[in-house]
Amino acid sequence: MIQKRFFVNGVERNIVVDGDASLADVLRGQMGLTGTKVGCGEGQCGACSVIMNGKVIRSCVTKMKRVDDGAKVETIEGVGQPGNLHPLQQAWMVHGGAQCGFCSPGFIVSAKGLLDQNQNPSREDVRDWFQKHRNACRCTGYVPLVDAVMDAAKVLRGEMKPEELEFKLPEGQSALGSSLPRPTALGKVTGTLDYGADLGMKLPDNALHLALVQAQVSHANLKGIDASEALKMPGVHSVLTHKDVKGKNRITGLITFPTNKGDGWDRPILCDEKVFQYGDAIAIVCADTEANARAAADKVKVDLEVLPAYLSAPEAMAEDAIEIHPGTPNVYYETQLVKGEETAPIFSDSNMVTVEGDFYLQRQPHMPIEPDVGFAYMGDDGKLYIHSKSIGVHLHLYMIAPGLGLEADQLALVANPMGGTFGYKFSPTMEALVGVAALATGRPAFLRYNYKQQQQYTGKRSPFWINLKFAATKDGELKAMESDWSVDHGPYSEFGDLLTMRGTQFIGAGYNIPNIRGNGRTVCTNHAWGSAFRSYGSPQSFFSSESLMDMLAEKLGMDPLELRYKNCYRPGSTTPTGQDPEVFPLPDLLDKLRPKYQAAKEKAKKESTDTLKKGVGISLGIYGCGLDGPDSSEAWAELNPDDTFTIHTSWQDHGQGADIGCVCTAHEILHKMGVPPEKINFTWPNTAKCPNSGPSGGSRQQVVTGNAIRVACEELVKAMEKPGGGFMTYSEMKAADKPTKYEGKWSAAGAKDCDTATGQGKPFLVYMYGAFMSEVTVDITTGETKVDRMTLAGDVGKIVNKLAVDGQMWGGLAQGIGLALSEDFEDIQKHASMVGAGFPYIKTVPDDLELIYIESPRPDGPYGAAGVGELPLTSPHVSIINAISNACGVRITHLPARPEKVLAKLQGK
Ligand code: MCN
Ligand code: FES
Ligand code: FES
Repeated sequence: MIQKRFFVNGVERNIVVDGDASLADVLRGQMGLTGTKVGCGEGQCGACSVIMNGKVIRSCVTKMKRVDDGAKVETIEGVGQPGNLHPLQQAWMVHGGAQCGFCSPGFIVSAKGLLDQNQNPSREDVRDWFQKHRNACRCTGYVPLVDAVMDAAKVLRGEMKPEELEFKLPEGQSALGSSLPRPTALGKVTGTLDYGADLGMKLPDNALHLALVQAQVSHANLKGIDASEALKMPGVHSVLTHKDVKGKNRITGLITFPTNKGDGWDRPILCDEKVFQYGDAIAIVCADTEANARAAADKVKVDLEVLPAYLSAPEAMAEDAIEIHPGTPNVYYETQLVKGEETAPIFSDSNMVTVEGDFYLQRQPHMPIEPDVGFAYMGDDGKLYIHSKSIGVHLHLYMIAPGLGLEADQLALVANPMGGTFGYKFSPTMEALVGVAALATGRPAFLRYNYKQQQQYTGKRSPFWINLKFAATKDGELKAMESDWSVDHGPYSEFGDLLTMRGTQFIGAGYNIPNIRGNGRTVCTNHAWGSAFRSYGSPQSFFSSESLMDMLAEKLGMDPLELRYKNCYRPGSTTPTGQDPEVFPLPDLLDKLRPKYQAAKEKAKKESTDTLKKGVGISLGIYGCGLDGPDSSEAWAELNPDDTFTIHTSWQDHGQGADIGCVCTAHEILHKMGVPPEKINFTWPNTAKCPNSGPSGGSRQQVVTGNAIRVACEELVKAMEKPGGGFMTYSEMKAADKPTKYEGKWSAAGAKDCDTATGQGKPFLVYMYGAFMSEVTVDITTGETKVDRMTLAGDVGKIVNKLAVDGQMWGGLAQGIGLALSEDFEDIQKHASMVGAGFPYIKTVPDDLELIYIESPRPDGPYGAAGVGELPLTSPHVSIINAISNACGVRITHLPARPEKVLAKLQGK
């Protein structure tokens, strides 16, 4: 222990600390300054940035013994507080810089460090600064962050009035379509919003800290667990194994299709008979501190009989492969696509031009800045409460209750404010683990993954291995498609069949292809389990069909944009599943892109040099808004005693903006009574208190819950109407003995699940449509690709909140760059950190990300809105891959397009 006397936000502090403790932990723990966040904990994300003696540093890797006596430390709490904001914080709010907001304090502190030195930076200076200080954001695509710094600098230089950085909604106007900042923005930019790890520090003193004993192999029989040594370690309360789990010890994978050969009960909470993947939880150590729990976890001995591990779909499909789940074949679900006439005769017709390709899209890691975190405790009402990053609280409750040995009404799930999930939290992760610990010990139980655990023991995007063929007439009219795809879904079946159906729905989507035959299958492997990931199944699907469209264009001697224009959906077209699209914006979107595309091609030609080759690529992307079939949601609208309103939903917020979506959707109805948006409250999801609005997946909430909110608000307004005009107050409603809370329900009636035998159906009533263009430079001496510019022309229907929608688009494009060029989770060790897994920092993402909108009203969307969350990640990567081919003639069919791969192809290897 050492004594430290230093200044924090101008106040002298005098504390005794462990010299090896990090400054971040001391600020957060001993000083309660939880505005400084810890993401990676390894110096790679900048979430923990503070200013020390005038320099921006990463406090997670700064040991207390390296902090000088008398050092001056400035944290987000010192930069500005609610009511006394720094211009950077104000600018962050009005530019939508805080989506999940987990990175915001670190970015703002870092930007303050820049502006302290240079009040007149260029955009490139700002980008260089964030790159140098490793400030990483997974949500925003960085554009609004640079915008915010530029505006804040103007205010500091006196060139902009601080009031100009405030959003004002004209009185009486609806917030629908406006740039109203989200209600949680203030808490995010000031560091006052508590995320899971912050809440964990505020649990009662008797809370136990958990550490997991995890498998270090990918496939094994479990022979025994010896915890005797661990139990003797300091601070240890108990070591829990499967024997301490009171229920079925399984998380159900919720089989969607009856032809699935598994029963869904394949994922153990704690391993009992087998280890199915690297990182599987074998035991839980409960101790007084996280450090003690982790130290003891290392002492638990596990006796394993190692089995052959199948780390890809082809390996698990090999004839001699043993069944990973004995009794269930490794290929446990198959689905067929049968549309129109037999395709074989079309492919053998000599009048047809045919192309074929094999494609592989990798195991993309989600890489939220906040690693997984959660806690559980017994509530006074006798229920077990589990707080986590769940984006499907009601769904997860039913998936884990039987495993814990609880009835559904004995369990409540609560969603914490979260630092991004991008879909990995569509699967339960640690919910059941903290639940087991709280039930077994009777004490609050807290668990936080480090970044390695985040990478190794949460779900990943499932790789697809796709063979695809097109047949077209000589003038480029698509006549037939044949597809075959295998989905490497890892060891756990949850939603694997549904994901396989995404191949049916999105391979070749966007084009009127009259005749299709396809076969898809879900394969159980021992690599990371497959979970949802933004745009679920469509990046894989479009990688094959949008690459093959370019290959077809080349063979036909047609321009890739014009080939797409010729075949894209128009009235009379049907989707691969035989559905009539609800709107037809693709020709208009391509029309908007065409002049930019032609100019970009000219520019690329002019600017290419002997070593730097420039190219332009196009792709189309489409995604459905909803869960397959008649998806439904519920919301309540309540008038409060102080005449404010609460919209009750369980619209979970990964960071996409559930809060602002809820407020703007409700305001469109409530503003008719003169209610300003500040009087509308939203709720944090809690199954014990909120209606079941379904999960925040499939870009469904704005459409499905948005409709439920609309209905609830309409009912409330109707009830508040006075016979002679005007609206009743709360007291008048009470005096008239009228209820003050109204229910809104909505269901996508008319939608129909796709049939496993034919793939035909009407899975979604509302879709999002986009056309992507990428401009790249390939250095042919190194194989390195730089994305210079991207354009997304999209149609997400009526825009509900402009900041939210722009932010979704930019953020999705940035993830598309990572998907195309660098991101992977194939090597379990090497890819276990952000840098190792290819996280895209600011200089990888161009500052020039242009967005163009068409707002075709959707008949089934609230006020005509579709969703937006997943559109921007449907196929941006394919436009990059097509641009690489355009630049240097190299076609990458196995992602990511890392430099060595491009170089090898350039060298003809
Ligand atoms: N919106 C709008 N106008 C529209 C459509 C949507 O203003 N026409 C707004 C909504 O109000 C909401 C946001 O856009 O604030 C996204 O709405 P929607 O597309 O309905 O998506 P969900 O709310 O269902 O969110 C889920 C979606 C998915 S599936 C993933 S994965 C995802 C995503 O959103 N993960 C994200 N966006 C993310 N953004 C962040 N920052 N972090 C994640 O983890
Ligand atoms: Fe410190 Fe990531 S750099 S938490
Ligand atoms: Fe930057 Fe979410 S807002 S990581």
